[in-house]
Amino acid sequence: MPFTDSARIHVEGGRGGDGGLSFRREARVPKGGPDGGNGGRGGDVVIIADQQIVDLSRFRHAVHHRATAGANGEGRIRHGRSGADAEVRVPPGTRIIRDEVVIAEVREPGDRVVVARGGNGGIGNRVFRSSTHRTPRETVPGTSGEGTWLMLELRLPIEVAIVGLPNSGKSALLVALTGAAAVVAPYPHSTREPTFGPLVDDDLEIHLVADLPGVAADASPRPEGFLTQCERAAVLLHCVDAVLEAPTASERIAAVDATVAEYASAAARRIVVATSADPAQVPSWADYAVDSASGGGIPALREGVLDALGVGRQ
Ligand SMILES: Nc1nc2c(ncn2[C@@H]2O[C@H](COP(=O)(O)OP(=O)(O)OP(=O)(O)O)[C@@H](O)[C@H]2O)c(=O)[nH]1
Ligand SMILES: [Mg+2]
Repeated sequence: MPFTDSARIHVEGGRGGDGGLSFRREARVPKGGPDGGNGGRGGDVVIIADQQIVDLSRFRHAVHHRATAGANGEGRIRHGRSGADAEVRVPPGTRIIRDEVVIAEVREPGDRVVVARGGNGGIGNRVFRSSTHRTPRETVPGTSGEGTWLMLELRLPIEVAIVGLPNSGKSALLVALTGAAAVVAPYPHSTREPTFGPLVDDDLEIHLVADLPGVAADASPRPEGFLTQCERAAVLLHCVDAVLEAPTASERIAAVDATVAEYASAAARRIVVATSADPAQVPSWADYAVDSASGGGIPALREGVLDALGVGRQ
């Protein structure tokens, strides 16, 4: 299934169980006292960050999430059992939005948020007994669980985002820099969804690098683009094909920058990489020059990226 970074789901807490209506029955006691137990609470719907889950595609077909109802109270003061919670597992980095307001975010694996509370359990007739009211027939029913529509939006913990025009060498750079298995092809829009690779620093810490498709040839974002994912990146690697002559590199850079600026953090470090270039000759408009096919210039770029991330290298 294609990579999916947003989803709309409906969540509903379980109904509370009803209070029981019952009277004790015993031999030789014609009218025993009231003994209806209370209803159990309905279960909650809980959103949990789970590292095993990579995107939100599972929610295309799993829209409704409902917790179990509480059980009704019964005779002999048996209280109803509480309903089980419904656990909705999402990738770490998922934002939860209700009515266009971000109400929570689960960032770290194991983070959990209750998004729909179960209803309260009802009250059994035993509670209503008193010296003047020996055969109460009153009970209180359980209440409904909360129900609501939510938007889920995944923001991947990308540290380095590779951006640029179609066919500018983004995927080839991802492969050269991280060894990821990405599709590299001599035509535009060969990459249709974000592709990831690990950049390992000298302390063996992994930094997530993503090749983000989504800028059209005129540098406007494509509607199905994933540029929103560059929001968390600390470093933007802007690929510019050094072989292409027109439009000029500066024109192409300005066009992509204008588009990316709508999505990226203002604090992100921007590094312009001339691709298909001679690593020994960094053009005036670029910070680095690489030939991803031969690996030329890649070690220097790797150091520059690790420096920009402020992480360990000897
Ligand atoms: N020799 C050489 N070829 C490169 C380099 N970078 C990219 N190419 C070639 O240029 C073509 C496009 O590269 P891709 O990495 O697929 O470009 P892209 O930006 O990912 O393209 P889309 O995913 O379609 O937007 C491929 O044929 C690559 O082999 C490079 O540094 N050196
Ligand atoms: Mg590509």
